[in-house]
Amino acid sequence: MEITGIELRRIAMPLVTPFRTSFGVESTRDVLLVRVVTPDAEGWAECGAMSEPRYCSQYTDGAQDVLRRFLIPALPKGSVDAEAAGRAMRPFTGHRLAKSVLETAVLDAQLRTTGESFASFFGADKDRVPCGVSVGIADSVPELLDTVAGYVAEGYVRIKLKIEPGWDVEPVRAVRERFGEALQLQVDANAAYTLADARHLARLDDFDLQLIEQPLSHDDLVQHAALARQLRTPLCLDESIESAADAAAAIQLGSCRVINIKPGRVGGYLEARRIHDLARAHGVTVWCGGMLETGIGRAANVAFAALPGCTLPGDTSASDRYFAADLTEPFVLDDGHLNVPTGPGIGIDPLPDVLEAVTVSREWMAR
Ligand code: OSB
Ligand code: MG
Repeated sequence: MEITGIELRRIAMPLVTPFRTSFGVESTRDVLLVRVVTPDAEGWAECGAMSEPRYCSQYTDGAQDVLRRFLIPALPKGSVDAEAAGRAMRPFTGHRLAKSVLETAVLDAQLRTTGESFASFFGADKDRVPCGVSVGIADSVPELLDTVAGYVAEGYVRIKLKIEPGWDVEPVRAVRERFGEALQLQVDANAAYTLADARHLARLDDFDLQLIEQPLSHDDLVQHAALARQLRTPLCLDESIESAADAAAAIQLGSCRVINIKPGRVGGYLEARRIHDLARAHGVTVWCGGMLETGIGRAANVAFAALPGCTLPGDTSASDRYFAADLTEPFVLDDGHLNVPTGPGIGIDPLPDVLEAVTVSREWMAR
């Protein structure tokens, strides 16, 4: 497959409600899209980076810069596929969200050319996936209970509460008491605690949580292993796992029993699938996370969530949890599930009118 040019397009997508985590508040999703053009097909992908380097060290302007200066120029001339694109970017360190969006757009173009869906290419074994929802930090417990009640009524099969010091045991207790023991409930701290908080975090053991996601810093694999020994609730890592090598280290150290796989965070779907396979071989549970994606990023994640090792519901929520008008035909929850796209590549396209309306800038790089 020959690439004739690549477009970098920035869009601004207002969120239906601001999303508050321990690292900040997001009101508008500042998204970088990549479109890979070939004679036979166009491939689309969405970068997970956010405006500011808070969730991780990457940010949208930085991702666009490294793509423009280094990653796109490094692609081999002549025939390219996703594997070759990934290999060509390997000499550059870090910048996995940027590498992922380019590799994924190449993969989309490649699979649209051959007519295969992402789900089939990954080896998915489901045609619909159960969905959870990630619930931001609220101003008060009553407000949180209203929000969670709305999501439960919509059919979400699992609730994830964002927590931070000062917003943890009480909101978790309130949600567990109000919605009962049957609710699948988990929490995500986005690295807001230290090992000195171990005894406090152990209080969460009372609430039968499915897992505690990323309580400690991204580079605290050893500390997570120490914390895991002091808790009954399984630990899940998100920010700490940037590669299959990280996953192998975490598993060997006993830092986690669960991994939230965000294909963008680990540099793309090919590496994500290696982590899935490795974890599965070691009896470690995985599930597909999210980064407040539009329909373009969501489509690929929903396909990944359909892999056999993804045995917990993902943060793959319906379009209306994020946006009043999604960039694609909306993903709609049906009995707590989303259908896995079946068309070639990611199986969905941006809606031209919406795309134009939300576009902030575009940059064309001819090859
Ligand atoms: O930590 O999982 C996270 C969103 C942005 C950045 C980090 C995280 C999240 C979420 C929401 O929890 C996941 C989603 O609904 O896309
Ligand atoms: Mg997380």
